[in-house]
Order: sequence, then C-alpha cells, then structure tokens
Amino acid sequence: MMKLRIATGLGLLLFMATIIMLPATPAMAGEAQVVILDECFPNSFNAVLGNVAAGNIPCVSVGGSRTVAAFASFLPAGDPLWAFKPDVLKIDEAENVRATNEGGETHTFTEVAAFGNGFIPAVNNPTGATNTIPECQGGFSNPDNHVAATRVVHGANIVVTGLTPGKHLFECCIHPWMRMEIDVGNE
Ligand SMILES: [Cu+2]
Repeated sequence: MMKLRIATGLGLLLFMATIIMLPATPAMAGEAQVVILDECFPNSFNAVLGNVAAGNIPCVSVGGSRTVAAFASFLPAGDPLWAFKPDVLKIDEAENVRATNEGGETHTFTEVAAFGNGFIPAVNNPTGATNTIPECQGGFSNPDNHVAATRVVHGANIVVTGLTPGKHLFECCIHPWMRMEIDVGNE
C-alpha cells in the first residue's frame, strides 16, 4: 500500500515537472525565434485608429499603456517599445526564422535591401519625407501583395525560410524604426 502511494506520488511529480518544462510557444527544431513587440493602449489607440470600416486594424490589449499622444511624441525616431527582438540574430543556413507578434497592433516583417521609410504617411513622414522604400511601396494594396504577404497581425506569426548565407535586413513597413538584421552563416 505504502509502495503504491509513493509510486503514485512520484508519477504525479514527474507529470507536474513535464508540464512546467513545456515552453509557452514551443520552438521547432532548426528554427530561431524573433518577437514583434508594441505597447499600444487600446482605449487610446482605438479611439483614433480603431475604425475597422476605414480599414484600420484595432489594437488588441496585451497590457500596453502607451497612448497615441505619447507614441507620437517619439516621432520621427519612433517609439522604442515598438521593436523586433533581438536586434541582431545569427542563424545557420538550414535554419528558419519564426517571427511572432506579441504586441497589440499589426506589423509587417518585411525583408528590405536597405532600411528606410514605410507606407503610412503619419508615422513615416511627419517631416514631409515621401521616400517610401521599394519593398513597402503601396502598403497592403500593393498589387503584387508583397507587403500584405509579410503582414503579422496580433498573435500571429510568420516563418521565413530559405535565407541565403550573408546579411539580411527586416523592417516593419508600418513602423519603420522596427528593424533587425539576420546573419546567416554557411555551415
Ligand atoms: Cu510595426
């Protein structure tokens, strides 16, 4: 009887340990992780930018407390809470990259030849600049869907495969200060 009780207790402990060790979002083998972050405060953002009928995608609450006014005060450099993490990622040639949007807003994870302005004038061109980089031109209505194909809505993720050895740059076409570099080694 005692032996059985001890065995059951051990089994329960092992079971609990297994649950505790499971990561929230399990990474698959050969896959490096990037997180896409923002801290939009829904009450503030959606009052200004939450009109679905106008084509806006509302901010979903992730506990963020940044108001539109505070966010705008960082322009044109951009709010540092809107970011890709890490800034630089080193991977092997065979590895894929999974970028997961843990922020409340919609972003894009777009490969670009050189960093530069995105496609939303109010965010990108507060100083009147109009030089949207080629990869972001046209935004989500770009005829070849290039930008839309790299869109990552709240809670979603995108997997980038087949990166060739060398340096690759990724940027958000909405918030162009969200940038990172992926260095692919040829092993
Ligand atoms: Cu963004």
